[in-house]
Amino acid sequence: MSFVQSAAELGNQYRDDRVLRSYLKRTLPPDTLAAIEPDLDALGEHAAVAWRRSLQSPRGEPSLTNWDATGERIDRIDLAPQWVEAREIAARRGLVAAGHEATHGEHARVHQFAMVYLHHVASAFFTCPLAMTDGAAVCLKASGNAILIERAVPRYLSRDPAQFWISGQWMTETTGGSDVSGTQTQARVDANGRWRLYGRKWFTSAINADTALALARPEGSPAGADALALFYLEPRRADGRWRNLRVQRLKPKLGTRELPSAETELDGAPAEPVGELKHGVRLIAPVLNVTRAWNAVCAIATMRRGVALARDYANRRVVFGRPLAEQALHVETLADLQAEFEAAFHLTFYVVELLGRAQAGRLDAAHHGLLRLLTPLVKLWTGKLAVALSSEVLECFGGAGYIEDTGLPQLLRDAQVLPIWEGTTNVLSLDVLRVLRAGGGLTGYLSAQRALLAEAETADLGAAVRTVRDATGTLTEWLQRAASDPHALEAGARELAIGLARCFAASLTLSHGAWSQRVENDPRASAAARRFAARGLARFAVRHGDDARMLAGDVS
Ligand code: MFK
Repeated sequence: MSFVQSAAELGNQYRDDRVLRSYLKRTLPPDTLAAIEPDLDALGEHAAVAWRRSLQSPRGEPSLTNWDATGERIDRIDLAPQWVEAREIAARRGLVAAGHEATHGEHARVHQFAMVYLHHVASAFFTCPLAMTDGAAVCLKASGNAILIERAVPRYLSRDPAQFWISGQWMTETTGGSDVSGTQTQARVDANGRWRLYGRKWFTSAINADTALALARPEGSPAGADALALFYLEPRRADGRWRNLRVQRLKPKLGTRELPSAETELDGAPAEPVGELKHGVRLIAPVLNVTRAWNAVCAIATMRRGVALARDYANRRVVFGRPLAEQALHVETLADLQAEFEAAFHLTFYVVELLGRAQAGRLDAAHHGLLRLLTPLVKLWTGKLAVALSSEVLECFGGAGYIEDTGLPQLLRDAQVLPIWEGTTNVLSLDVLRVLRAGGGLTGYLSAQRALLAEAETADLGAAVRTVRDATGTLTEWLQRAASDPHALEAGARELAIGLARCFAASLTLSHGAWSQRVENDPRASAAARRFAARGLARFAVRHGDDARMLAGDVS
């Protein structure tokens, strides 16, 4: 019989994760860490079991049945079996609730997102509706709408699967996902004084959600985004039938295939205004910011999974007479993956910390500005990085990485959604400009960075600290020069954003590396920080006149 290569294996994903464990040890009081560890250990074990299971049976997909045998329109969604289990786990483990509970004070978000990080890949993308549910809870709480808060928020935050509700977020229409100003869905008042929505929502993720938040234009309102209002819907009756809406089809997506994303026609669906009958974008902004934080956590979870598999495989796979793990070039590749992941991890969890402190009322104005700036930065950078790293991980397996039943292609397919939904890289780069123009963010960014780098300077990291300072200087000088030229500012917005994200991530990783060396006597975090800084932090392409316009429109 010919040689059979053993497959990569995963151990308990909490116990095996040096980066997460070291971060939690530095960040949490010992009694908080001891209290949450059973959750993390259980989800770390579930991650390993779910991975083995997924290799034995293919992950299912939802299906839509529009008509029953008698000719009645029913639009029945049959969910992938993993989704039924995922809902139960989400409620019981409190994957939304933990972020809102007072038990761990300002550390509530760290507890929640450590669980989400461990669970994401095993969840069959149930993290998508959980993100939106978390966003809806934050949004309704902020709206002050007492009736909706009382009705929905306890359900969103329930740990009882029978009580737990998930929420969708319906913004995207055929006129645009990034630019919602062309929203065509209309809100009209019926004869009984009830608001009803009419229109076509082009991308309703988690169509099985119990509630949804939707933008619509109240009848008689002017054009433009500012006139949109935010509405709350419960799309189904208690018996499961749809309330005046039709599910036209499920989206045939590149990845996230367990997740039922639909095209939906609203034909008088009853809805409640969340707040005033305008400024809907402003009202839904908390949802966008919370789901963007989730997106980043899901991105680092994807990276960590890929790195864990590639590392295990490198020890098993022998080529040219030696395991891959002993071959200099492969070792360099694995080290690059680890360094990039580690920096992305620290930036993401720093945003999570700020979110928790903001929620606990323990954030000053400068840090509020910093949170607003870092949210689009972390989402846009980690989303892109998750795709690049997943692609590299597949390559670490050679031809096997391209084969479906290794489970690896799904990592890459699923990663590709991360830079797209919840705002593409370019839309988020423009959001960064929106924050900088409003005058917030940069002051907090620079002063927080100064403190982090000062901590790092005490260890053997001086050269890397100088690299970060120089790169940050390049970015701020560019920003000053471009400030008076709106075209130049927009053209360089992505490079600026990625540079700002990398420089802050490097500062956090250096600071953590110095701590880990001092307290844990572990040199690995410092090594990751040094390597990450050396890989390049800020880069601006030199732009010549009209080259971009000429090349983008090249038709020969
Ligand atoms: C792995 C799990 C991931 C979970 C997945 C969930 C799946 C959901 C599937 C989807 O639906 S994906 C599509 C989601 N859509 C987006 O993310 C929208 C992307 N587009 C944007 O983010 C645009 O920037 C935006 C629609 C917000 C632009 O809207 P406008 O109205 O043209 O912008 P404008 O006029 O600058 O801003 C209006 C107000 O909102 C301003 O406040 P004021 O009225 O007080 O001046 C802005 O400051 C405010 N604003 C905008 N973005 C904000 C924000 N405030 C806080 N945070 C933000 N991010």
